[in-house]
Amino acid sequence: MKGTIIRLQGGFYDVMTEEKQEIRCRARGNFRNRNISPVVGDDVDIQDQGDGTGYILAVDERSNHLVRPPIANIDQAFLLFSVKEPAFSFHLLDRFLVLIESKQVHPIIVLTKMDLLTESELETIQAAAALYRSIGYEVIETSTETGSGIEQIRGSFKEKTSVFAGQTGVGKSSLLNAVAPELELATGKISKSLGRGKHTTRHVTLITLADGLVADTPGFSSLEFPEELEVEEMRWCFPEFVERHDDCKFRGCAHLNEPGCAVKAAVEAGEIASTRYENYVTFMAELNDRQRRY
Ligand SMILES: Nc1nc2c(ncn2[C@@H]2O[C@H](COP(=O)(O)OP(=O)(O)OP(=O)(O)O)[C@@H](O)[C@H]2O)c(=O)[nH]1
Ligand SMILES: [Mg+2]
Ligand SMILES: [Zn+2]
Repeated sequence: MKGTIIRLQGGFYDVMTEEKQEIRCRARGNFRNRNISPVVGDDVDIQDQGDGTGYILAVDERSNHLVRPPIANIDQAFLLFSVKEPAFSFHLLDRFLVLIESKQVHPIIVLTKMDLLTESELETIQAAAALYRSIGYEVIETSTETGSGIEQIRGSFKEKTSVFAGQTGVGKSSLLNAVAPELELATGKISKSLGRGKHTTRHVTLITLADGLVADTPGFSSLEFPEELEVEEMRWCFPEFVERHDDCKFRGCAHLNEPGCAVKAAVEAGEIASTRYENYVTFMAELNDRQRRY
């Protein structure tokens, strides 16, 4: 019998079968020995014991696999950033985009808690949104208080497997509750002293919603680049750089110190945002540094 892992809990894998039945499975010993750790989103073959339990016999090849949050076979990632509490950060946004771009997953940027902005802060945030839209990213502005953006989110789930990802406390579970109040997902309070959340969601869970599947995930407090991300890959994770790469004088241009660099020229001309370029330089230094240490 075929199914998809929708939850990992207490050593069990909850599998949703093609007939929409939930079966609590254990992994078969022989397959554990082969060093495959099934994750949420994995398509699996199971043996149904007929009493609501079963065994995972095999894991299908994955189309993709994120380590953080741990999930496989996703079509798109909603990257949530609160505009306040926790504060908005270009650095974190660019870092997260690189992570997702490097896995060839389609990102959608979601700005949350728009209701918390004063008028002048709103201008700053809308300029940031416009910047990312100009690069080609979809940006959805949301608030669970005013209901803005909720319909757009709901409309994006159809026939796709999506993941909600972002720092703890940005409002992932709250936004899913706004799309479907019957979910009643637990949501947390933002600690006033730390200005961030406290890991309210503990497990990755795939939920059937609006004709699609969407995963609520635990938030992270820091974001490391995956070990397998190579220095040479970074330049392909910035779409507006990729667009200009052919115009650089050198074929293997890293857009750092090379003469005749079209990316640097575009930064100087104000066609590429300096925040984007500065983050690129910082990320390159970080990866180079890491490579030197190994
Ligand atoms: N003002 C305002 N507060 C919001 C909004 N969305 C979420 N919050 C608040 O933000 C806090 C954290 O929300 P959660 O939904 O628990 O955040 P989360 O991203 O799921 O956090 P983790 O599960 O820890 O990763 C809660 O107190 C929510 O009420 C919003 O649009 N506006
Ligand atoms: Mg949550
Ligand atoms: Zn260049």
